[in-house]
Amino acid sequence: MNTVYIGLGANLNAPEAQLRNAMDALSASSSFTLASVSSFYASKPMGPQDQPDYVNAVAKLMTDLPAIEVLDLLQQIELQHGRVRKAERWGPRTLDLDILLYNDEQIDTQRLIVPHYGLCEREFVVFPLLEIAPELTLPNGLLLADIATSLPRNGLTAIAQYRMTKSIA
Ligand code: ROI
Repeated sequence: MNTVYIGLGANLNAPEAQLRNAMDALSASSSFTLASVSSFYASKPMGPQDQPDYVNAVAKLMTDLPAIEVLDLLQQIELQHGRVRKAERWGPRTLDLDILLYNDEQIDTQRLIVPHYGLCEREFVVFPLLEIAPELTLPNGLLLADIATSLPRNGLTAIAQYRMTKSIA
């Protein structure tokens, strides 16, 4: 069994509902067991500022799938939820699902880089991750909690909870 942390983000078309639908799809998938999910957070856009605020969250999944097949399933869910891959770099999006961590592995292929390259700099990833994994050590040996102490929250605010229906307990 493998442990995967994923980041969820949306800032178009009722972003909180986008995240709820994505979480429902992940819980319904026989390929994943949902272990935990952070609060949903409102966050200021990173990149161009002329776009709406985001809703972000992080979830911990258990799976027997290799990382590349996790990526396939996440991209399927993005597409089912109306994600249009836009030309504009760092533009607004209806739903973004990223693999943040896959076990303790470092993966560097054309399609997939893990840990996610922005993990340590993005407050909307670090703080939600810290909420569900306060003791986490990254593959580079750094403690997530240490990264969080020197990272500004930039207005990041918990706005809602996702209620898990199935529990692995
Ligand atoms: N900014 C925030 N706050 N949250 C995101 O999920 C997010 N995703 C992105 C870019 C455009 C970099 N900015 C973001 O892809």
